[in-house]
Amino acid sequence: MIACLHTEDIQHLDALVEGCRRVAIAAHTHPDGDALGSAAALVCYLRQSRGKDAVAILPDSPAPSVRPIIPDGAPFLFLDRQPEECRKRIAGSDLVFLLDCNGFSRTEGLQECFEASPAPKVLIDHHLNPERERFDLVFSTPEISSASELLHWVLLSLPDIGGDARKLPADTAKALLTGMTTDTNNFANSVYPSTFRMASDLLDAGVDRDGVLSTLYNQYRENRVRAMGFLQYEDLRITPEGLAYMIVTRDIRERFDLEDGETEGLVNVPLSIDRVKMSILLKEETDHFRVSIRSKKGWSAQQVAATRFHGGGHENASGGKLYWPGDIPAPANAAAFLERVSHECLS
Ligand SMILES: [Mn+2]
Repeated sequence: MIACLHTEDIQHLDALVEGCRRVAIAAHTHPDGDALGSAAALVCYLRQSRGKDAVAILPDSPAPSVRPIIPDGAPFLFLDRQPEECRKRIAGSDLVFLLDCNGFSRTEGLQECFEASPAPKVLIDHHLNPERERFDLVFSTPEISSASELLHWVLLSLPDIGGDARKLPADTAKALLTGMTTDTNNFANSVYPSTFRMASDLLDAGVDRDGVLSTLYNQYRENRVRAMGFLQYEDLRITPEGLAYMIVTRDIRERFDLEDGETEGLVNVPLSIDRVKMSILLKEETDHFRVSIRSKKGWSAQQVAATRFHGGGHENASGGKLYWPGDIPAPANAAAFLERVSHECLS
């Protein structure tokens, strides 16, 4: 068991699972590999190992690049596709899990349903500032690679698994490795000693890592790869203070027929440049830009997200939003705003 887990909490969780029949598992909006991987892992464990009627319920359907993370046959519902079913399932559940985010506000349109549910609620997450008062049971630490890794250690601590990853359902083991791999950017960031132990456990348990990597990194659309090249060549700007930024406008999205989520990971690329301290990617939506921020050690993405972009996350990987006309008069003013952030936060 890893240090942040306590025997009483594990016993409490085991009792909650034992006593429930229908489980709703939620994760954050715009689900990434960790949100989908952890949700898939838990749904498969609860169904296959515990015989529970478990369903994952997310606010929106995943981008094409991460969709294959969901194992065949794993029950997932999406608010943007099956709104009535999502609401009915949440209302009819007697146990609720929230994964890979620190509160129900990150489930957007599902927030009210979840908060109205009288079922016991369990949080399993690795972001800062968990909304503890909303949950009956909280597993939360930022000192871990991913929600998938934390879930791995929680599942391994349960009596039926007893520390032996080979007792996890194969779909669960694969989804856990997949979620951790995406959140660490394939063992590049937020890797802890426990992360390697987890990976080692899962490989011992028979997970096909080559298959996981191929699903994650060898199935992009050609358009996506060409768009990445264009953005790095034509769009990338670097300020004198060392802020790299790219702005994915609607025009660029249309030109390359980019789908939601297809720029995932791009924000990390400029950090490989020696003089870059921080990288920001903006994606244009109807009245705001979605903001992704990554930083090198010693520079806080989290602080910039919290003070300039109504957001937060992790010390070196955060996100937020930039609204018009609230924060900037119009989308065209985004570059000037970023230049100012660079000057104020990095010099
Ligand atoms: Mn995560």
